[in-house]
Amino acid sequence: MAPISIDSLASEMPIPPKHLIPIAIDLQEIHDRLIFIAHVAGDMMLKATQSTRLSEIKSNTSDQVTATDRAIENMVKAVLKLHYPHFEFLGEETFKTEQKLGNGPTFICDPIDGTLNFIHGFPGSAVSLALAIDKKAVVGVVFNPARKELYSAIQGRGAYLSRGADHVVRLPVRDASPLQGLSSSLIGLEWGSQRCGSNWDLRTRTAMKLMSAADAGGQMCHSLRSSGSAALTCCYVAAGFLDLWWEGGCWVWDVCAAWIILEEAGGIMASANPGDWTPSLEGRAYLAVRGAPTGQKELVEEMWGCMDGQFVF
Ligand code: LIP
Repeated sequence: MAPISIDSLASEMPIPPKHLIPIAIDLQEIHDRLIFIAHVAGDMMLKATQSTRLSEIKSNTSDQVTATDRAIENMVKAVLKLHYPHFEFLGEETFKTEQKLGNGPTFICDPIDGTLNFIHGFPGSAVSLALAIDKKAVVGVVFNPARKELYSAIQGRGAYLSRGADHVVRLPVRDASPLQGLSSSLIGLEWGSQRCGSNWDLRTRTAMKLMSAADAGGQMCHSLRSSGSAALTCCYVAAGFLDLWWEGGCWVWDVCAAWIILEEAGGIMASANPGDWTPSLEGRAYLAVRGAPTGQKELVEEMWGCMDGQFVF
């Protein structure tokens, strides 16, 4: 019998797609490492000098990136590649237009979500780090260093807000009271950088309808809140500080970490576009509703009913 050639065997061996390779993924270890990395990123944000805050314009003047954004993403990518060389990486500042989220384990990074807040020194910026498997978030960490608030979650193990080692609370921070509809809701809404066109018109029309009095054809919601960071706004819904967040136009890196934090806090994520109960991470249209014993689906449907169009990307 001819000796077996390892080389020829290796060349004939059907190599399964990377995500089928049986690797024991320790989500707790990844969670703990992402928290460590988030604190390093937070230090970089707090220590940023005027020069590293200098920004460059991306798609327009309200869409900017700083040297600190880039430095943080480079640090995150390098550290994660060292520990998890076979995992994919998708980051806001290294994203390529044709890049798509695969089914394999993928780290998703927004180095500074709320870059405009960072540039202006407004204390509402966060590093957002997540692990996605089969295009679903399974670990999420969102850290706002200016307020020392760290939101985190592991799939199936709850979501938490830490304001320092000795102050960790399970989410939602506030009791998950029944939802009473739009007219009783405090709503998170971001303005994005796309300030003209059909998506902008839909966003502004809907915002006015949510805020206007009933006799003016509006929903008379309690009010709108815009943090300037989709990740933080979604975490505020998870915490129970907001009742819902409606956004069309942000990206997978803005929302991935906060999505698992929301779900582990009892919240649900529908699409910002009417009729879609199962949005994708890359869908760019999100409607997050806080945990509640009753009223979640009704609030989604009432929000959808308030729209006279769809976001289109
Ligand atoms: C921001 C989003 C926010 C949106 C801003 C900006 P960035 O992300 O989190 O929701 O309104 O325009 O896109 O660019 O600061 O990472």
